[in-house]
Amino acid sequence: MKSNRIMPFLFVGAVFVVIGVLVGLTARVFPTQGSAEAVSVDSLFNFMLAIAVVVFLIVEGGIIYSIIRFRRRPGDETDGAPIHGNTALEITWTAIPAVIVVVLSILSYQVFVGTQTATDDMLVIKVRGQQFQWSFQYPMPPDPDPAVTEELRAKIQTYMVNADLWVPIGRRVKAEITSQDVLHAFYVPEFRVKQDAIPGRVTETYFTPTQALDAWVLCAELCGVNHAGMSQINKVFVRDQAEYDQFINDLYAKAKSLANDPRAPEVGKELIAQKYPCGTCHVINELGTKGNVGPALNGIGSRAEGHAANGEGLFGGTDAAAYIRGSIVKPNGYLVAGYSGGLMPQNYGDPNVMPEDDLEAIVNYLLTLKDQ
Ligand code: HEC
Ligand SMILES: [Cu+2]
Repeated sequence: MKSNRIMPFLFVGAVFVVIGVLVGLTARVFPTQGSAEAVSVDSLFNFMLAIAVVVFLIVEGGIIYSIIRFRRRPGDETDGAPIHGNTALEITWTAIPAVIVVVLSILSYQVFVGTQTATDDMLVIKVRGQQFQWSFQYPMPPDPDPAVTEELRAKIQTYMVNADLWVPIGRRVKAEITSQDVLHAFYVPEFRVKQDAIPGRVTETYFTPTQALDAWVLCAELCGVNHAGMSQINKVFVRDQAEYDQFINDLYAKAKSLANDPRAPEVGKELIAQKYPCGTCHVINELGTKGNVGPALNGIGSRAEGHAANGEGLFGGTDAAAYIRGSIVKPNGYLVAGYSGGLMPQNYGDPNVMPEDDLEAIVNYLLTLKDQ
């Protein structure tokens, strides 16, 4: 090509590159960089975007230039020149992408290994995905109280659960993720982490919060009717170490008192508020939950008495408690009029999913919800 032909082509390309770089630098398309890992993830993304922008602009610039430069002139009825393969060109457009792909693979691997590794002092939080909310289990603080036996500690640990994700600034967190039912994906855009939650398996992801912030834990896997609602349930609170410790100590104090009487109604209320996702499908006024996949549970204590009298949906007894227990562990045994089966989780009869104490505490709490 003669230089007077290639110059306009380069000029159009250069103009587009300048515009693209300006837009790229000024547009704030990403959420806050809330973790140390976010910085390396973002720089990798920016590098990939820069390559994509250059390729895009060269191609689009070439098209626009050619449309103008080689347009049909008035009166020109001839065919275009018959052009066949160009070996040099084909080698070039194969070699350049190959190099780009190899470079990106190496960089991606480096970022992955750099961000997704264990450290000695990391904080391990167990994340459980459920239709349709997350719950988080925290490690217990030490307790010098001699009355707290190993057995009691194990019990208290089961109550170290909260619906919000609290993490301290500056410490690497390992999230051990699993699912109680279907595929979910643990996703916190501010930390730049997204990891599948798979039933029967524990997956993990790591992040190191760098600044105080409030955010949401989202679900990035279509997981059922109320999947979208899952992204406005669980908050993230990144706080300094002192505030995090305060949260853990309060949680521990509460867990310890719940462990005293594991089947008490207050335990059931707390479990529904923090651990189990009942409120994402059921309205419970007392807890302020708004789920509308299933019937409202207000007044369920009174309605259960009517069902017990009719012998409907009972499990492990003949009283109102047996109706509520049956609704939870054998949900398809009796369907509430107007609702279809299969929506209510089917595995609450499994003590690994819902220990018996938890089940009885929840039954006892729901029994207290009487008609006003
Ligand atoms: C994914 C949605 C979903 C979740 C989560 C869910 N439920 Fe349900 N639930 C339903 C649906 C739908 C029904 C109505 C169909 C039926 O009877 O099984 C129902 C019915 C019930 C009933 C019977 C209500 C009545 O009026 O007779 C009770 C009690 C109940 N659920 C309790 C719970 C508890 C406790 C939890 C949490 C441990 C829970 N549910 C979690 C969807 C859900
Ligand atoms: Cu989900």
